[in-house]
Amino acid sequence: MSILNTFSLEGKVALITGASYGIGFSIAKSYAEAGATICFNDLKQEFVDKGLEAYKEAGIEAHGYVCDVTNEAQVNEMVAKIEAEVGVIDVLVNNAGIIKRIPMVEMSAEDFRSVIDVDLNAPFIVSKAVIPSMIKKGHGKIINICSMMSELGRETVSAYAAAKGGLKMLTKNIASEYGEFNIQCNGIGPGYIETPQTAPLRVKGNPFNDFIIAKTPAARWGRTDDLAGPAVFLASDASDFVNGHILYVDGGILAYIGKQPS
Ligand code: NAP
Ligand code: GCO
Repeated sequence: MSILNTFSLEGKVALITGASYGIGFSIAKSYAEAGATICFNDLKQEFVDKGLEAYKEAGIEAHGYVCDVTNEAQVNEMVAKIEAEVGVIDVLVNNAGIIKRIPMVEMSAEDFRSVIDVDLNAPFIVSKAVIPSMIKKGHGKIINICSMMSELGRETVSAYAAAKGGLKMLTKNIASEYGEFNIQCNGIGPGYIETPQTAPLRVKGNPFNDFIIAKTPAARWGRTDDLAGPAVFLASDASDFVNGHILYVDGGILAYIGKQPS
């Protein structure tokens, strides 16, 4: 097989959670371009419908499902539907996620739990739902969308950092427990990416915007399409011996102390 063919996703079924827009949508588009059949979910039918429209505009016939990834019954029902209607899931991207930016001592336990539920419990639930069929099929790829906050903390994101730190270790544990079944589980750790989730940080005049530029050697915010190549690599045969790895796609943030004040 030529080296380029090892990056192909032809014939693969991919489920990207929370992929009506944002990072998930961009990863799904790249998978479709590499040949995969795209399945995605969102919380509400209206968002699923908007997502289906957006995929159609991109020339992609996607399969959309209403599913709250924190609800195990809904997840199991969605996976069963996909297996019946589309096929066994070869590639799972645990992308759905939320963040609440609240100083820790002001954050309610309920808010903390809700972030852990979506960003950590849900990847456990969805991975658990797809692994048995991957074992039967003899291969599988699970990609967890981690974060800079899998490695670093900052003010107001205690729940998110705890979840994303846990997601890094869940990634390593799935890799350890299911590697012998030819299932590879890796993470992608995006830097600061231009999506609705970070829109509040990028408003004009917000000092955080300049802060991130100074912390990023690439001296820019990331774009969702910066994640496409790494995501295709981790979903493809080209990464069959890469397991338990978190691939940081951050423009160099984690390597950099930050631009010296002029
Ligand atoms: P986003 O624009 O806020 O999109 C998040 C998606 O997840 C939305 O489609 C949302 O659906 C869906 N979602 C949330 N809770 C859900 C649930 N319980 N069940 C099903 N779907 C749910 O976020 P993003 O910036 O694209 O981020 C995607 C992932 O990348 C997240 O895990 C995030 O933590 C991670 N990440 C983002 C950045 C960044 O800079 N943007 C950097 C590193 C990591 P609704 O529209 O219905 O709410
Ligand atoms: C924040 C941002 C970050 C990004 C991302 C960085 O408030 O610090 O939302 O957490 O979303 O996770 O990798």
